[in-house]
Amino acid sequence: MGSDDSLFAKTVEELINAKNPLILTGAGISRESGIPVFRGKEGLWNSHRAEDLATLNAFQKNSELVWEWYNWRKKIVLANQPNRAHHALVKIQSLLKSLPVITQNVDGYHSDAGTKNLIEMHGNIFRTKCMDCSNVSWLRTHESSKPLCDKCRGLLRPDVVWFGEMLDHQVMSEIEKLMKKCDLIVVIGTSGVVYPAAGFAGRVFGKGGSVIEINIEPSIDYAISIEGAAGEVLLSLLQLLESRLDSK
Ligand code: BV8
Ligand code: ZN
Repeated sequence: MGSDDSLFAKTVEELINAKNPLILTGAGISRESGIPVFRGKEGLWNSHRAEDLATLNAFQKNSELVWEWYNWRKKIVLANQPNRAHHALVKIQSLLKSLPVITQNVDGYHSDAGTKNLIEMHGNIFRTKCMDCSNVSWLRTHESSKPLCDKCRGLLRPDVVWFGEMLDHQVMSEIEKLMKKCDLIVVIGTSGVVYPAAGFAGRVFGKGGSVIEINIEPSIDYAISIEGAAGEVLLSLLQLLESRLDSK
């Protein structure tokens, strides 16, 4: 068994034996769908800085620019679809008693792929919130640059969590409940830069839980690191898990 095989076998054992495993995903899991990631070489934000666009202050200063950026991203998401990583994760979920998924992504691909027990902690790029009456609605199109509220004609914003904004308290309490009992977190395709998500692995490790990282450039030094693309790795883990559970 090569080192990779034993790493995969170990990961499958951890998934089977964990009482409360948890998945955290970032932009890397959507990379194979053609959605640009945020940081790194071809990072989404190289041409723009996150602080220029993903903040309330930026939106209040120039809502056209921020909507232009989100519409550009919505167009890419609408032109593509969930990839084999999202689908493999749904199948892995169905083989285990419970496997909640927390995603930082706002593309909605996990829910499109049929992921159960999903928390979109940073919101969803297709949901909007009214700046005046806070009415939340869905906007699957990407053309109108400054969408207005059906109810009060107020300006709509993307219903996502911007830098400097608190996460939705309902979302945070759901996450806290999961984190309290989590004994295994599998971190897939995130650079671990953005908090509070970036702190989850350390919290699980700190209370004696296991951390597995799946990334083309792993960066969590105390994790069991599987270096590779999410799609490839998750498909291999799925196959191994299926044969392991068949033999059980
Ligand atoms: C908050 C939504 C309370 C919008 C986003 C400490 C504690 C608390 C807060 C902070 C703190 N320190 C700093 C802060 C403030 C800030 C923060 O974390 N700043 C960072 C930059 C230091 N956090 C906040 O403001 C948060 N709010 O904590 O509220 C508070 C409030 C005020 C003051 C203090 C506390 C809110 C953060 C949410 C921001 N919103 N997105 C939108 O998407 O437009 S963040 C944005 O980054 C996306 O959601 C994205 O998901 C997220 C993380 O990026 P990644 O997913 O990791 O993507 P990235 O490109 O970075 O990495 C891709 C990875 O994939 C790489 O590792 C790559 O190697 C890998 N990869 C590539 N291809 C593949 C692959 N892996 C596998 N397979 C492949 N094929
Ligand atoms: Zn309104």
